[in-house]
Parts: sequence; C-alpha cells; structure tokens
Amino acid sequence: MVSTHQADDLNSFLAGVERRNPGEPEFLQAVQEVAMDIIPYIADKPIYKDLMILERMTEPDRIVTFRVVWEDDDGNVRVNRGFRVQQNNAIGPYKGGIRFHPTVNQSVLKFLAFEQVFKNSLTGLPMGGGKGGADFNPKGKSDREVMRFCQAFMTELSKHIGPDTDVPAGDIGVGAREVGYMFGQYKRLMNRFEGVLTGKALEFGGSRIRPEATGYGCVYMMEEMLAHHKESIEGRSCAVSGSGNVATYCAEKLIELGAKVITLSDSAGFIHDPSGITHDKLMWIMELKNKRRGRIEEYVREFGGEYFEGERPWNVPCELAFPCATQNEIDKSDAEKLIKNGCRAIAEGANMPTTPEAIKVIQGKKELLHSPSKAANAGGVAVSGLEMSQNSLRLQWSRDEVDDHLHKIIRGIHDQCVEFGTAADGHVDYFKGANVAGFNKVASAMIAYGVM
Ligand code: NDP
Ligand code: 2IT
Repeated sequence: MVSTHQADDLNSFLAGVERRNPGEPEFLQAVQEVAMDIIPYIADKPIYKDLMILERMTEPDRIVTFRVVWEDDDGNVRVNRGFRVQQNNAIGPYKGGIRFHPTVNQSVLKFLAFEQVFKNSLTGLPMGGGKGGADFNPKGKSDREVMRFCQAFMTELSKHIGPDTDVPAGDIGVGAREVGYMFGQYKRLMNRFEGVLTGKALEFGGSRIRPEATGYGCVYMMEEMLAHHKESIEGRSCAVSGSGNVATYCAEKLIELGAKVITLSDSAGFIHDPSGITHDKLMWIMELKNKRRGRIEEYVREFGGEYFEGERPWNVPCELAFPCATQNEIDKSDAEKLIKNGCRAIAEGANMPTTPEAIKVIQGKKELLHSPSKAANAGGVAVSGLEMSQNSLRLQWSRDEVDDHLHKIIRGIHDQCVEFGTAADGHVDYFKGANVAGFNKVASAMIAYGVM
C-alpha cells in the first residue's frame, strides 16, 4: 500500500525527471514504471534518499550522438544520426543492444538503456547498462548499403566502446549480418580482435544459443511462472507478436515444449493460424524474414489461416501471450481483450511492450501472471554476458553448457522476483520483484563508490 507521503514523493520525483527530460515520453514511462515500486521500497531506507540514488540512476553517465554519413547504391550521400547512451556502469562495463529503426531517437534509447541497467543486474552477471542505435531504416536497403552504413556507424562508435568499457549487441534491425559488418570494421580500425560486440557469428567468437537466447529465455521465464503455480506450458494456445529474432525463437521453444502457437506478426499486421504454426512452417518464416526479408502476410498464401492487416494479435483468444515486437504494443483495450478471453499469463519478450494503462488493468486481475521485460527477456543479454566470458577465456562452450547456464540464470531471476515481489496473500508482483531486486545490486555498488 502506498501512503500519501510516498505518493507525494513519487509525484515530485517524476515531476523532476520530466522537467529535466522534456519531450522524452518513453524515457519517462520507463522511469515511472520503476519509481512506482522503488519509492515505496526505499521509504524506510534513508541512505538511498540521502545519497540521491534514484536521481543518479535516472541521469545517464553520458550520451554520445554523432553524424553517420554513407553512400547509397546510386551514389547519393545519405545522413543519419547515431547514438550511444551509456547509462550506468556501477556493476560492470556498459552492455546493451543497438537498434536501427526510423523511430529511434534519444527518448527511445534512454528508456532502453535505463531498463537495461535493471535487467543486467537481475542476470547476476557483471554488466552495466547501455543502449545505442540510429534512425536508419534497413528495410529495402541492399546488403552493400547496410554494410556501408554499419561501417560508417562503427567508425565513430569505435572511439567510445571496448571490451572493458562498453559492449554493444543487436536489437531491432540489428542481427548477425549487422554485427558482422560492425565487428569487422572495429577490428580494422583498432587492429584488435577482442570481444567488443556480442551476437557475433560462431566463426569469430560468437556464443552458441545467443541467437535463440532471448526467445528461449522468455519461454523459460513463462515456464517458471507457471511451475510456481503448479502449471505447465504443454498443450496451451499461445499468441506471439513480431516475427523477428525474439518472436521466432520464442515460437520455436514453445512448439518444442508442446504448446500451440497460433499468431505471429510484423509492423503491417498479424497472421492467425488456428491449426498451429508447426516447426516446418516456422522454418519457412525464418527463411522469409532473414533471407528474403519478406512480409508475414505471405504466410497465409503458403499455409492458409487468416491475415489481419494493420492489427495486433491480442484479440485472438489465447492462454499465454508473448509480446515480442516493440514498445507499447499492448494498450489498455488489448489488455481488456486478453482478460476477457481468459488469458492466463503474459511474458514480455519485447522491451516495455505494455502501456502503463494496460499494466494497471492487468494488475487489477491477479489471476493473470505478468512478467516484465526486464525479467522475461533477460536471457538475451545473459547469453551475451556468457559470450563475453567465453571471449575472455578464448573458449567456446557447447550448446548444452550455454543452455544450462541460461536456464539457471532465468531460474535465478524468477527466484528474485518471488523473493522481492510476493505479497502477504502469496500473490507475486513480478514487476515489483524485478524492479527491487535489480535496483538493490546497482544501488549497493553506487553506495560503495561514494558520491560521484
Ligand atoms: P527484429 O528486428 O529481429 O524483429 C522485430 C519484429 O518486431 C519484426 O517482426 C518487426 O516487424 C516488428 N516490429 C518492429 N517495430 C515495430 C513496430 N513499431 N510496430 C509493430 N511491429 C514492429 O528485432 P528483435 O526480435 O531483436 O526485437 C524485438 C523486441 O525484443 C524489441 O523490443 C527488442 O528491444 C527486444 N529485445 C531484443 C533482444 C535481442 O536479443 N534481439 C533482447 C531483449 C529484448 P517489421 O519487420 O515489419 O519491422
Ligand atoms: O534489450 C536487450 O536486452 C538486447 N537487445 C540485448 C542486449 C545484449 O547486450 O545482448
């Protein structure tokens, strides 16, 4: 229960954040989601308030923005804006993905970097939080154009990163191809072969299971939530959104565990296959998305089912929901539809996919289990952390070894959520658990360093 005094503290804290970060709604939203749990938690722990820990955590260590100039296939000069937000390195080098998407701006990257700090802390591995990207749209670009863009982007970024400083990886629009081009450029510029990026291909220092890790981890988190309530995934109908890295490996693991995946989507619409997306159909989708770079609607022509242009899948009755596309993809009315259709649990594969209004609706329905992204999608960065370890050791672990580590890390995250999020009536608030556990470790390190 939040007292009036705590509500005043929260409001004045958020007003300060809003004043210092005008025009950054996504960043404010991410801070609010954390502050709502942390301000009541620290109310009787004056050291955090005296040392202004939350205020310091919401101020990035630094943000680098830079011009990225490249030439398209027709010889035209093109200009984009690149960013790296180095949010907090209290518990390890900055770590977090790079996003290439036309919607990228400072607010989006600050929200992602802020979330990353808590997520990385939850993994138990020594990683701080950061995020980067550019307002570059890879859609419709040739391979060579993407290569030239990645090289131009890394030419500046290379001055600000390093294996013990800041270790970027993929995110929306950045996968194995882009990481390859960026790693190659870093190596050329610095004349150093070192673990400065994760998500690399196996041949040059990548980790087994890294491509799968975010999607698999999201399903493992769902398994943990259900097991805590003596239930399982097998046989359950699942709505998944997106059809990129996270969505497709989430679907793959669900199918392997005997669940029925009935939807996938992209930014243009979603497909509904009531007979279930099989492993073979999914392999076709991966080829479509990763090689031919086509649209999800083509699925219906190949396998049947229905395509819904311009819509999201949350109106389709499902027992388990996995938002794996982008931020704010479940709004209040989507949450109401999920509840009306009897959805049992949501695991967030995308970062901050649920609007604050939707979270409120879901929190009012205690039977609906809901894992926040910082817990449910931490598998990706966790295996990135394992890739860093393997690079330092100059070793590569087997699939089973990495998968075993991933399982243990997700179990550890679930345990922390239960430890810090369980109420007197036994209800687990996974948002509160993840926020408090993630906060504790970073805050302790910051206190140890003194005032800086
Ligand atoms: P991809 O680029 O591989 O795929 C993104 C998918 O989401 C595509 O299907 C894309 O459709 C869809 N999408 C993107 N933007 C929008 C939008 N504005 N509206 C509707 N659909 C959209 O990215 P990832 O799978 O890597 O990332 C998906 C989410 O998971 C993001 O929130 C990311 O931050 C998060 N995440 C990723 C991790 C990783 O390891 N890759 C780790 C942890 C979180 P289209 O092709 O039409 O653009
Ligand atoms: O949001 C995320 O956690 C990622 N995009 C993965 C970051 C990483 O460093 O692997």
